[in-house]
Amino acid sequence: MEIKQVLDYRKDFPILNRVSYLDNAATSLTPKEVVEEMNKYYFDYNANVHRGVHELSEKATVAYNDAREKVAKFINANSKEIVFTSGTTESLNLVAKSLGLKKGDEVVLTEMEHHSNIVPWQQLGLDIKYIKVVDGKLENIHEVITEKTKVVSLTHVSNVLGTINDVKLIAEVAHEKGALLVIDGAQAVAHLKVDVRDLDCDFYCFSGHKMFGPTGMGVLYGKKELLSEMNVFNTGGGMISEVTKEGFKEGEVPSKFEAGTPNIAGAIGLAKAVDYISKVDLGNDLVDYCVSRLKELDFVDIYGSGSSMVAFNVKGVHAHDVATILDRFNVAIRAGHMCAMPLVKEVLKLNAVCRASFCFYNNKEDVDKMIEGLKKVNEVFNGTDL
Ligand code: 7TS
Repeated sequence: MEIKQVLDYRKDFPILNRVSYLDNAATSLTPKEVVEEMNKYYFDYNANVHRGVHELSEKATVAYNDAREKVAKFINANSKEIVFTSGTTESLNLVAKSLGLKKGDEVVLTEMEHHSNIVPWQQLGLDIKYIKVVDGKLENIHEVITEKTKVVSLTHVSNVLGTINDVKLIAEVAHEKGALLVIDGAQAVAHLKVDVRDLDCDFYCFSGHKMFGPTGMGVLYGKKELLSEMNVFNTGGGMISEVTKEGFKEGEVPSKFEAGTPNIAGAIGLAKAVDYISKVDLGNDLVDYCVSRLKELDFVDIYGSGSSMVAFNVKGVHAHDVATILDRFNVAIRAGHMCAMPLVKEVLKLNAVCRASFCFYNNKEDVDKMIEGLKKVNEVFNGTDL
């Protein structure tokens, strides 16, 4: 990417004037035009959707429906296959809990999942098998996915190591064995071109706030025939076709999964984020630059690097201390177990890691500032003069 382009885009994110923001995998920054689009809804046509006949409500309904069309196109789906949720976590809970799985049914996950793709399945008392992670990659896929597997659910991109999983291949393996494939795309949508038809996944989950959109807004893509057959999740207004004193008839997809007043401004902001993302060059080689700079430091251990992130530690220093010192240098990174305890604690055998995660608006200067900060960390904690 041209340096000039990066500089232009940085103007859309005022926080970058103060901070080298390297915590994009936790949440990305939101460009001005996305915030302004949501403000426009609140100031110009603030109304509920699908119920009013007045002009404001009609305008809000059109904007909400257009947002669904735009999001569908973004991942090459049909708009009836797009359920709006509060985020990846809710999307994964919805799938896990609406598929009608029974206690003891076999589900395959991987050792690199975020807790959001582990706990909902655990809650159901399922028999969970894990695909192992060796040297940052998935192993023995063919042995773990068998005729007994009902569902395979895995992350497209690891939120710790940045590994990009071959989800297209896994879709083939899962379908060959008669299992459904759920993909957690939280770390993928802002960095890879996602085409759900090409991947042939059954479900794809992601969050608006990791792709320059608002928080509290997410997406569940599901093949229409599957969504139609699934049990409803939350119930109440908006998801029914009829209610009597005795019972209810569920509505059509996708509204049968959207009980209550939805996140209207969130959907409008997400649609604007989709517009924004299609304007920017998502390819950013800062990972390679960051790894090469980290390798200059003999006091740093690197655990993994891949799509848009690098995981590392400073020898002998807790990750939280590293992040705290970097914060004083106005460098924001994440430190901890990254909500992936099975990977960090059981596979990597660590208590915590540091993670620097990038996106298109970051530049080499952000990385250089982090490197200077890490030298200070080493001096403070490992210095001989202490
Ligand atoms: N799945 C993956 C792979 C994630 O990285 C995250 C959030 C989630 C699911 C949950 O997304 P949410 O929007 O519903 O919260 N990951 C991170 C992270 O790595 N640091 O902070 C949040």
